[in-house]
Amino acid sequence: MVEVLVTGGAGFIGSNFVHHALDAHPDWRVTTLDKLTYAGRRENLQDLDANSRHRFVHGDIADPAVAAPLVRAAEIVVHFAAETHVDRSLLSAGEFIRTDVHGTFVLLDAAREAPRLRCFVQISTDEVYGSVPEGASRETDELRPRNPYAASKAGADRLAYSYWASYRVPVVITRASNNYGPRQYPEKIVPLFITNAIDDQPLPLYGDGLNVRDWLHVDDHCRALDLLIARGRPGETYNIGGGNAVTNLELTRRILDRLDRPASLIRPVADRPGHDRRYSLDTAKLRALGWEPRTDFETGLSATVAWYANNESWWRPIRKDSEAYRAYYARQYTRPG
Ligand code: NAD
Ligand code: TDX
Repeated sequence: MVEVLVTGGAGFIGSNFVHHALDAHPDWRVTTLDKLTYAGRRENLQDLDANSRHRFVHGDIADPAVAAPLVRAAEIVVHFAAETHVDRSLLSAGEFIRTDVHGTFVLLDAAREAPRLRCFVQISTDEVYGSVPEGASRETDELRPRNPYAASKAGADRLAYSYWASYRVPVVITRASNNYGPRQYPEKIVPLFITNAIDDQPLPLYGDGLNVRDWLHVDDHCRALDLLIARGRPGETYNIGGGNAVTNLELTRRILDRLDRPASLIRPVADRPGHDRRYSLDTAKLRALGWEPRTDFETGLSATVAWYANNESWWRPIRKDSEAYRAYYARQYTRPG
């Protein structure tokens, strides 16, 4: 069996990847290491409890006593674990430095002493390039992160590269665009706006709503990671973009249309400080390996809206019962406009 360690596997992309990996690779045994922060949900992996090829470990990537032995036993590490919400990083950045930078260092340091390790995937992000007014970012472009989340991820991205350059840890770095799909914690724009619209609550759109994001279905992301584990070159970086660039306003309209809710639910609110205007990725390097996104955006968005509509038992307890969610929401959305 191939021993695979997935960090952050109880989160959005991680849980989709764990399911994908177990389905696609009958010879993989997957260990998920996750701290179960507010964004990590044990129920995202509950259906795997009876699967002998999956094991869940509750722990912190920044704790070497827990993390290092798991890394040293692995042949493949896919490192998703991170604090991931830009808005939270703007309220308080400490946990982003601790997990995204220091936590990544703990894993990489253990990877130096992992005798069977053949691939360490560092999950970075398109945000490391900063705002891109025109054209598309290539992997060799300068990194210009502009918020504490993006800067933490850029630190981890380059730290991972340094462990290849210095110690030949077989690192592959990926920079994906905005993901959408099932099981995303309902404070990022897609699940927040879908669940607010279902409840006839206002959709808080930042600024003029004309910031552009490029949407990647999480299944296409998982397939890209699979390919890079098999064929990515150590020390190299690969962009993963969906090729679905839309303004936030257009995205919001499409969500409202699908739920048959009026545009009057759109509520312009104070802009995000330093809000990156546009991201765009050149994905030629990944496409040359044979990948292309398969999920048509219209279809994928309809399926995602349907997933939230059909799985209220997943998100309603978070919105209704979680003190932390409501406290965050109140703090984030009652700033002066
Ligand atoms: P998420 O917030 O849904 O999940 C993060 C997971 O990491 C959670 O399960 C959480 O409990 C876990 N975690 C946090 N701190 C931890 C720690 N110290 N130790 C162990 N586990 C910890 O995030 P996501 O959207 O699934 O993102 C996953 C990765 O992909 C992140 O590295 C993120 O930067 C990157 N990424 C995300 C997107 C996106 O659009 N969501 C796009 C590009 C890159
Ligand atoms: O309430 C909102 N209103 C709004 O207008 C929220 C939460 C967001 N927005 C805007 C800000 C962005 O332009 O929507 C866009 C998307 O925002 P987020 O969902 O917070 O994502 P983003 O900041 O683009 O970052 C995401 O993509 C890159 C992920 O959260 C990161 O983890 C990933 O690295």
